[in-house]
Amino acid sequence: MASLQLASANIDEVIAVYNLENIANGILTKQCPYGSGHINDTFLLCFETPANDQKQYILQRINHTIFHNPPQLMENIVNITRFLRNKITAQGGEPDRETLNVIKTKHGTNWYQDSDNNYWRIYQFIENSLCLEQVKSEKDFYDSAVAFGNFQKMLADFPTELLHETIPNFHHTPSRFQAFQKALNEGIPTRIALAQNEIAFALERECETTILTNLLKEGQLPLRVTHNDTKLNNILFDADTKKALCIIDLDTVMPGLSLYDFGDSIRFGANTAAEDETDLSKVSLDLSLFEAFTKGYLEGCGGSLTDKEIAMLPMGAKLMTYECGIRFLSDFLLGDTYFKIHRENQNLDRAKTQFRLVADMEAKWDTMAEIVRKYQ
Ligand code: ADP
Ligand code: GN1
Ligand code: MG
Repeated sequence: MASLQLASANIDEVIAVYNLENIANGILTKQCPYGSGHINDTFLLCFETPANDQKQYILQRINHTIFHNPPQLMENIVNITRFLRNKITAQGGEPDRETLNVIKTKHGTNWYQDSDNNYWRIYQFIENSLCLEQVKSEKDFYDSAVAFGNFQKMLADFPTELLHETIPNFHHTPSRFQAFQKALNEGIPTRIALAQNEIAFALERECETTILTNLLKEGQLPLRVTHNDTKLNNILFDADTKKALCIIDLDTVMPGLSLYDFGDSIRFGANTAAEDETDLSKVSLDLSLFEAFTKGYLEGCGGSLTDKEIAMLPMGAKLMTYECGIRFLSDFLLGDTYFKIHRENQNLDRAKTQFRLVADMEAKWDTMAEIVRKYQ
């Protein structure tokens, strides 16, 4: 959990090495944990200038238990954001607000390793923006779809040889299934007993885990540069125009399948309940949101998806939801060492919502396929 107390001495050290008071031309007036990401520790830093203006920054401690090579990860982010800046500028956009901007330390590096070996980075805070935890309107969700599709289109000619794989096999569902089987063997017995229904649900669907990776292997699906973590809260909206503004959380940008990007947005945003809802009767797939996202994503990709990719969109949604479910479940069984939790059994609750959503997708399968065909 992001603990300000634990990290505050390190935060002072980081602010000094970034010379941030000079960059902001002000004094630090506030530092607090920020956002609701499950992986990194995020803090908001506020400075006040002599003219009483406020300057804000996002400070992040990179989770190096999960991302084993933070310097390589930062190299990816700097290369990707530089590439995007050039495209956004060429399109007449506002690169300072439409992509992340990494601040350098006073030594000119893009990250800092503190005396406790934690890795830190600082981003320019994107002012006058909103981050949504749940879809408020169909239009917002459609806009997010266009933005995620467009993100992928903009990176279509990114030189992939520059990309480090920050987490190997990140969305390789068969590997995730193997990790789940290992968790079943090595997990905490009382937790295994508590999760019998969810374990059975996951095991029953083993044969489906290879569907997308096999199509990739056979050359029937293309490898693209994808975001790989397309949750609604990884996009910022302009507070005035309410339009999608900036795709954030670029830690997992790697070669991958467009279907997993599509699927991750659906599993989070088209769910009628929160990811950790405890009342499962509230969980379902909202078909209007599914349709809005399908339309927006295909538009954002600008006609670049192949017929096979489009036909497999429902499978992308289902497999990504299933994969996330087995990841939450494995983490629960092993003692909650990966995803941050804020209460007991939260990872089990997260797994339950994912599986309920998978079951609802199975019930709505024909309609999902029909919706996709409308846009083919
Ligand atoms: P995590 O990897 O832990 O999910 P994120 O990079 O997604 O971390 O950041 C967590 C939250 O911080 C985001 O959901 C968003 O609300 C906020 N955030 C991150 N970067 C910025 C930024 N540059 N400007 C404004 N808000 C940001
Ligand atoms: C994590 O960092 P965050 O909260 O955006 C996870 C994603 C999961 C998601 C589930 C690096 O994303 O893969 O889909 O939680 N990120 C990593 O909410 O594992
Ligand atoms: Mg995030």
